[in-house]
Amino acid sequence: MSAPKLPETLTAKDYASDQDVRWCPGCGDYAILKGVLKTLADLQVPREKTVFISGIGCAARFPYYVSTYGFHTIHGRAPTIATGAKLANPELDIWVVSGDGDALSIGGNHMLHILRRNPNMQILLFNNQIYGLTKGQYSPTSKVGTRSPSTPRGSVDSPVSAAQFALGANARFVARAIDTDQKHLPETLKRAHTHDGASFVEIFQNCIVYNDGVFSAFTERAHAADTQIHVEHGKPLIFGADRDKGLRLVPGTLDVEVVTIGDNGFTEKDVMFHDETNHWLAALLAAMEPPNFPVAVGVLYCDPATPYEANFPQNTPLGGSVTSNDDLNGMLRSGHTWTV
Ligand SMILES: Cc1ncc(C[n+]2csc(CCOP(=O)(O)OP(=O)(O)O)c2C)c(N)n1
Ligand code: SF4
Repeated sequence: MSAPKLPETLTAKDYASDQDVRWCPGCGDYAILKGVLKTLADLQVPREKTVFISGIGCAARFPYYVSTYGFHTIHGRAPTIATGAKLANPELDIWVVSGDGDALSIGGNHMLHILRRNPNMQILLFNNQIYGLTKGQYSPTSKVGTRSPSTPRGSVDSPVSAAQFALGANARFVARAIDTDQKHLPETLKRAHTHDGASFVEIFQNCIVYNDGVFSAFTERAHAADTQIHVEHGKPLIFGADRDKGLRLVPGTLDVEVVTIGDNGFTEKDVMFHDETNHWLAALLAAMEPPNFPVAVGVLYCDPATPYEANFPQNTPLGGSVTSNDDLNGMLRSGHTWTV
């Protein structure tokens, strides 16, 4: 039996699998799936060279729903499997999908190392500030005071910021997007795909069942323009429904403040420009939170470096001499050995 012939130009539908999607009705993961399928179609990625690799959690069901290769691995280990897959076959276009618990708790160590190693792939972190699949325990990104089955009196742990973590791990591409923003999400994913190296994208995702509205302070349409800032390289850091608010560096400090253009003598000239290659600025943007600041979305940081797989053979102790024909057993027993 021959495989059905595909049209020359693939649509988002062609990238969707035939599996029933088993997320709760209204889950933000549906919107992310839609955004990713559109991105794949916009990019016309070859399905046979594309792999989605996930750990465990609701987000981790993603590979079932995409008509590419996929690997639903073990909790927190998607970065590890993805790194191995990339080294084994650098031709693969790899997308890692992970929840905040998966990526930053049980897989925190693995996420740290994939980011600093910088293999060329897209790493999507669906942040819903909760463990969805295990019925709503608090996660490493949950706000202090989050009431959950594991913190019935409210959590006391200081949350980790995904974007700040990625910057601290020396990621060379750090971006943010919002599940329901179907214009901005594919744009950001396309930028991530273009980047040669590990692209880390934090996607704010609503878990309608266990953490509904946790991001509504800046995602609600009615006040989004005043509570989000879409950062673009080379453009002034201006936001607001009337485009009259801007970010200014407080003179003599490393602090930013929100100013209103036209008030207190502030003009557009006082507003900073976004430079996505500036690590300091990216850190400042990543740290901004409501109510005093807008939440920064878009590409916070992009400063490419040679991807891991390009350097890898030279960096091994074997000096790049390994081929698939080498005898692993012989290698393990060669050189300096000792008996315990
Ligand atoms: C080794 C191991 N520890 C714990 C679990 C239980 N577990 C399954 S999913 C999950 C958390 C998922 O939360 P998150 O990564 O935030 O993803 P979400 O479900 O919210 O998309 C946990 C703790 C497991 N499956 N394996
Ligand atoms: S529990 Fe939350 S994250 Fe999981 S499918 Fe349901 S709404 Fe989505």
